[in-house]
Amino acid sequence: MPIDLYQLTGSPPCRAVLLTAAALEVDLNLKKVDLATGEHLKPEFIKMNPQHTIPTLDDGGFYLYESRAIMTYLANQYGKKDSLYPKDPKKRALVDQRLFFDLGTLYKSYSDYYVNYP
Ligand SMILES: N[C@@H](CCC(=O)N[C@@H](CS)C(=O)NCC(=O)O)C(=O)O
Repeated sequence: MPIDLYQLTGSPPCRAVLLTAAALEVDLNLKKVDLATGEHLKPEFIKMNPQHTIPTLDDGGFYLYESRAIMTYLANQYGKKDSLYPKDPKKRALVDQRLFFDLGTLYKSYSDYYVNYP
């Protein structure tokens, strides 16, 4: 069964998922979501993701959103080795630290400045 990724090429969190999938050699069936026409606000999309954000993953009816959660899921579920997302707690903690720093500080600063600037 294909793994669908609802996405838009220019979206940084979508690019992060695409790069992770490529590194893991996981094939994703890309489904374009046109934010400009409000495709992400349609009831069928909201059913998958009430936060109406992309990227959103549909892995055989398992719906997941938030790019970093999608990336770690792909590594856990499909990674052939654990080099990208190590099982060792201390090594994994360092990857998580970078992901959480990105989510809460780095990407948030970028987003506040470039996207939400009045
Ligand atoms: N923290 C989320 C951010 C996702 C996000 O905000 N995506 C934007 C596109 S880059 C979006 O879907 N915007 C539409 C909306 O929020 O309604 C993630 O990393 O997946």
